[in-house]
Amino acid sequence: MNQLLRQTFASLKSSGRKAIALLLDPDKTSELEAFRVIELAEAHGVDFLLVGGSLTVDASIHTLVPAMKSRTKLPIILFPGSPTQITPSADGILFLSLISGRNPDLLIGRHVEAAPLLKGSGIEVLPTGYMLIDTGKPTTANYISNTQPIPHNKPEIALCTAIAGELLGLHQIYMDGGSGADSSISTEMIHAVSSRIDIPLIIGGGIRTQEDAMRIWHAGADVIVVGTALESDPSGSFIRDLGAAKSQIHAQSEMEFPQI
Ligand code: 1GP
Repeated sequence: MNQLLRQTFASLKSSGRKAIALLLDPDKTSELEAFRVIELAEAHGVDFLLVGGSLTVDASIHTLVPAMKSRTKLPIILFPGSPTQITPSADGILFLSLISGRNPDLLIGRHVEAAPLLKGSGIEVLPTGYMLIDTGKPTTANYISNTQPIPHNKPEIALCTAIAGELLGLHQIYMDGGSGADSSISTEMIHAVSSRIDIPLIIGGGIRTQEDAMRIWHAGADVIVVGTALESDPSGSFIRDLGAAKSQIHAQSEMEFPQI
């Protein structure tokens, strides 16, 4: 079984290096738009391209992913809201268990449906503990998943949930304020979780500025996910800023901990 992406994610946690993932919603992204994002992503040190969403209206993911694949060597990882979003040319899939919720369908049900499609497909499966965090307003993910998010001011609930995910054998934790969240997840919650788990931590939802990205990385996130902000970034300046912020963090840590 191919484990390239698993190793890449694990090495982020062990090395302290930071990563950027851009999330493309297949309903809102034309092939031309995806090619534009790919060009910027390659130029500015983006690490992963995620494709998917909690609700997709048409089947465009099945044409978008192969088109993207023909244009880039960057890993394309599915972030599926349902097994209907599984498409064979992707490199990997976040195999999400919604551990912040108590909806059995999203803890194991959909996985059973997806299993025969994934086994032997060549898509690398990344078992991921997915945690929705309340950041102030209802999101599509909360509504569609029919679950309650973890309250934003309860880092201890997030921590215990993430540790449970780790002990269950999940390979990474993804805490998500939801697409288009008004604000991103608090420093306190990110730090509480990242400092007590040994698996990589992905943070997404409402990241719109370079300062926010820096704050989230400094709090202990290994990967940040940015989606909605790309829609209002026609010049690509935000992707450039993210790349610059990542380089700055890496340069700082090399000064503090020089490689011998
Ligand atoms: C949503 O974490 C992702 O699931 C990205 O969120 O669209 O708010 O960047 P945004």
